[in-house]
Amino acid sequence: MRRLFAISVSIFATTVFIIASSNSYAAAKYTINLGIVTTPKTFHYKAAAKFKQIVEKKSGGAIKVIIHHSGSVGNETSILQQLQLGVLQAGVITAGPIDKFVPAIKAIEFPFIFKDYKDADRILDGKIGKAILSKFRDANLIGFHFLENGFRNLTNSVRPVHSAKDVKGLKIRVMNSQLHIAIWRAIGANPTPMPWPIYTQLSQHVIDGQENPLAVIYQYKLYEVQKYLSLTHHVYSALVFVGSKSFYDKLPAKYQKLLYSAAKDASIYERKLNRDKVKFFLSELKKHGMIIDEHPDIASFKKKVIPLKSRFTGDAKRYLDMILAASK
Ligand code: EAX
Repeated sequence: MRRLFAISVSIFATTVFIIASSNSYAAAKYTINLGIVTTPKTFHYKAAAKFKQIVEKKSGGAIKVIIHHSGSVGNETSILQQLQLGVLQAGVITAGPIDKFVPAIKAIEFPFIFKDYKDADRILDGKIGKAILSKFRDANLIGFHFLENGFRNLTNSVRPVHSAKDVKGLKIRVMNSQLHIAIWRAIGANPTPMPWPIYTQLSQHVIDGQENPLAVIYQYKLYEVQKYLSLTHHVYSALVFVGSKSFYDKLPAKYQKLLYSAAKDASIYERKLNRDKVKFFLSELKKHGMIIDEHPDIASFKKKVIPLKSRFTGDAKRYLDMILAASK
């Protein structure tokens, strides 16, 4: 009898929960399904959660944000395609895979173009960054704001990498990005484009190495499958709050403004999260036994990739030239 009572109480509680949540749905006039490929422990997710908090609060519940994390709605290329179609309404996407949709973004992915965070913020939050974000509209997307993955570093399981010559022949996983394939081919690797995540492929030695910021290397426990880390800082990897233009265009102006300001506030919040933890991640990777070259021969890498500039055309070339001129 007691067991029957307990079961009926739990059924009643679940029903109440479903009705309550459907009621909150009822209050929402608009629903934003936001896709990310990483798990809730990552800064990509923390940024999405901050965006959700701001949008739902400041719209008074008129807009509901549902975060679909861990690649549950596909890889970053697929999320971008779904945003173009209006199937998804927002995403936090790494700049790399965006270059197939918005070629102009290659300009900010050029190797060694930003010397530090201040330099990156100055360009990405300035007129050049804003101009590149406006180019998202040509792809039926909205580029709301840049946030941060971080400076990318090379890891591998085969040998220490101090200079570019040490990379020769290594099978390096790269993002599904035309530019990143070209970068690692120019350095001398055998670049293999693969969607995120890649822990299993690294553990099975399908690939020898990968490149990502320290936060990602730590949060995905890549120290368990990658022995060597070289602090190459070869690309400043931005993330982008991306929206579906078809969804955005139908919103009242006040909500369009809200999405831009929420993306900006969430981006600034997330950059600080990332930067405040970089030293911690490096010390943790050391503790977990990675053999770390903190001062690789950056000049040898630069020498290999600088010629890629001549392959830039159109918007990508225009904005790259603007960034280089602004950095003098
Ligand atoms: O953190 O696919 C990638 O390497 C990206 O850096 C992604 O943000 C994973």
